[in-house]
Amino acid sequence: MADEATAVTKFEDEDVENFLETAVEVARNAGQVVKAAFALEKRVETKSSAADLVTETDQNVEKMIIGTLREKFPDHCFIGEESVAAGQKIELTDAPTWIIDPVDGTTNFVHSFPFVAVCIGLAINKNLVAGVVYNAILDEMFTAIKGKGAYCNDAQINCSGQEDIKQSLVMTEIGSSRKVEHITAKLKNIEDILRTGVHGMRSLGSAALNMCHVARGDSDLYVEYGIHCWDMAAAAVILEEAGGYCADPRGGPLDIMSRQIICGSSVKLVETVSKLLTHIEYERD
Ligand code: LIP
Repeated sequence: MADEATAVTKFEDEDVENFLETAVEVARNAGQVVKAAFALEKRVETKSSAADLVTETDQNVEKMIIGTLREKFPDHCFIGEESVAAGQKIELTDAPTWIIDPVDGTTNFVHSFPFVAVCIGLAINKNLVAGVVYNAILDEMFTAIKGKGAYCNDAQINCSGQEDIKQSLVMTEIGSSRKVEHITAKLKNIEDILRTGVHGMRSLGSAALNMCHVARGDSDLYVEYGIHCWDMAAAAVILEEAGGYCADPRGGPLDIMSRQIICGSSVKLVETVSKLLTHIEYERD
């Protein structure tokens, strides 16, 4: 008999499929709201820094996503970017927990740069089991269930499998912190990656979309310090199901509360880049 302290809630495959189906529908509806507001003027406020932006759309879309999911699954828990900004504590327990970023790429949204995504990830027993990342502007719906492959608009996607840094397209971001030590370390990382002879570097302005593009094989690696669990949870399932590898830049497995991620098309590529990095300290989620 399972020891009660270590007992975990078991869910059947059909349950998780139903969770994903619901999340896709919710993301599509949320995406319509984001798309309708995309070209309009936005009322912008700031959060942790002058470059950490939030709009009414972020707040309204998050309420809409959580409201719908809570109605369908009343015993599930929620971690949402804007709820946390409003003071809610981040708590990841064994209960099914939806991890939500209503608009990943808020700065892009504010500037009408078409890389913004609704992100809905699901963790059960603290393991990520399903993810939806929807770029409503380009109508690209990335989805995955653990163990069942990754998809973009229903077509299966795969990482490039690239192992050679010299043949790679690498993604990273400067992020919203304007602390001199953060900027200095990030620029040093960019310089050290460029010095390997890499094909090129890109920044889409959305952690989740950077990861989905690695998942689709359009680029080969993504690394960023300073992001949050809601930026990476949904896309981590998609990337791993596309055959990629997510890790902690300091070594070891990905910890979604650590504010940092490196992920790529192969373990070899991730390990090569990890060795070059200057690590950057951020307070955990
Ligand atoms: C954004 C991340 C991006 C990072 C930005 C910001 P948001 O998330 O996806 O990778 O560089 O600073 O954190 O705030 O738009 O949801």
